[in-house]
Amino acid sequence: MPWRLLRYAMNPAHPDGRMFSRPEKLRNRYDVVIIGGGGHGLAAAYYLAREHGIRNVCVLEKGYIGGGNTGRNTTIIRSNYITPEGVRFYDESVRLWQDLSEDFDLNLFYATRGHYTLAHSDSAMRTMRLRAEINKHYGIASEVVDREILRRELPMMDLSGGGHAPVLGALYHAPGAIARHDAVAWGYARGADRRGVEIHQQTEVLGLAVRSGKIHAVQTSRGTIETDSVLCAVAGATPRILAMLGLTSPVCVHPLQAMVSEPVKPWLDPIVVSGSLHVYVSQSARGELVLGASLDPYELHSTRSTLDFAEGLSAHILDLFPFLSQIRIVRQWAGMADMTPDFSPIMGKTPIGGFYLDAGWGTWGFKATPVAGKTMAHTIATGREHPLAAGFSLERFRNFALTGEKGAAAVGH
Ligand code: FAD
Ligand code: PYC
Repeated sequence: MPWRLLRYAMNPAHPDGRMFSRPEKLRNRYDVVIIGGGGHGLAAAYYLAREHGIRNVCVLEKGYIGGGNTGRNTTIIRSNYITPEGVRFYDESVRLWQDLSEDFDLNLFYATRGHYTLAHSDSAMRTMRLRAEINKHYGIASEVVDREILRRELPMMDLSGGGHAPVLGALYHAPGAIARHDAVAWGYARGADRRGVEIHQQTEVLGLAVRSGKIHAVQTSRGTIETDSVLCAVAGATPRILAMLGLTSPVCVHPLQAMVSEPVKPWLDPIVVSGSLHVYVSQSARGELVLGASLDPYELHSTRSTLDFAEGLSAHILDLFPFLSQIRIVRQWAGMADMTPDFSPIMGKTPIGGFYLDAGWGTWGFKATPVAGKTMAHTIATGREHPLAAGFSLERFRNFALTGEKGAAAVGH
């Protein structure tokens, strides 16, 4: 019997307090109301309080914090994007990630592993070269590597791609990293809570009231709140919240599934992605293989998983790593990805005064959590769009000024 552990657990003066407090009542009014207790909503609350001194803020979460896509994603962090706007934005996020564990005094298990995007055709090699050049231009460590290098660095990979999808080369991105996703939500929540932000779980937003073109009140499952500023950061629920205001956006919601294997001894340090084979894999600190593929090919507001997905992904992972055939899959799940036509997010002001949007994060928003929180907090606090988010306005769809990132999406579509 581990007596010391038992004594520690039973000690009424248990040294560890709760991660964040649970306020019993909603106030009648807040300066800022944030809808969605995922990484993005919590990060915005944290930076509003920390960098702008705006503390009369509440985060409303219909379930539990991190229970949406934040706790369902495969935690890949990288900045090897293809547009200047994307590269600069995600690069700043990678920079912020480096200090986050220290900022929070909480280990996020941030691990720089390196990231390979495999190319199986001449045209894919061309795209990799383009991305490498754009990345290097902005000081980002990306380079095209050939089969010889891949054979040396990934000796366990079958370069014939199961005989039907030979690997010709890859884009190698040294800063590619993974982290512990739930801890990111807890870290932002604790940091925000300590600065006076209220986090209300089990509190659903049911309606929004507008007066003279400006946001005025938020109706929740626990009563109505008055406010002049609302940030909507609800990922797959974005169309539902926008409908409350009669607003539309080009966001379509598709399920994105993933699964993990039983833990095995460490054998895979980098992250390996093949958009053409619809497979990506990394190995977590616990030894599990974290596996994903492409979006479900139809719009659906659901987090159900399918056998189809597990079978297809298993077949493709065996094309690259045939020795995994005996490994067991232990969990499978899905999130609701809020996809935009150009694979870039929607951030900033909307036609309703005081109503801000942080959406369209689709399959790529986990890595952006710190920079999205910081730039959204700036916009809300100053009333000015942050220069880093200039390419991501809702307006761009009206002006045909898209920020096309499909060529840099890790997930096949
Ligand atoms: P969420 O974490 O979904 O938070 C939104 C919250 O809003 C939810 O908790 C929800 O309950 C709440 N909410 C909704 N409606 C209401 C309401 N009416 N009232 C109150 N609360 C409400 N991105 C990467 O960068 N790298 C990856 O490797 C990666 N892999 C992914 C793998 C999968 C399987 C999935 C599904 C996504 C992946 N993503 C990845 C994308 C990433 O997870 C998301 O873009 C990101 O987590 C979005 O964060 P968020 O805070 O905006 O949304
Ligand atoms: O954006 O790198 C990414 C990613 C990988 C898997 C899902 N999204």
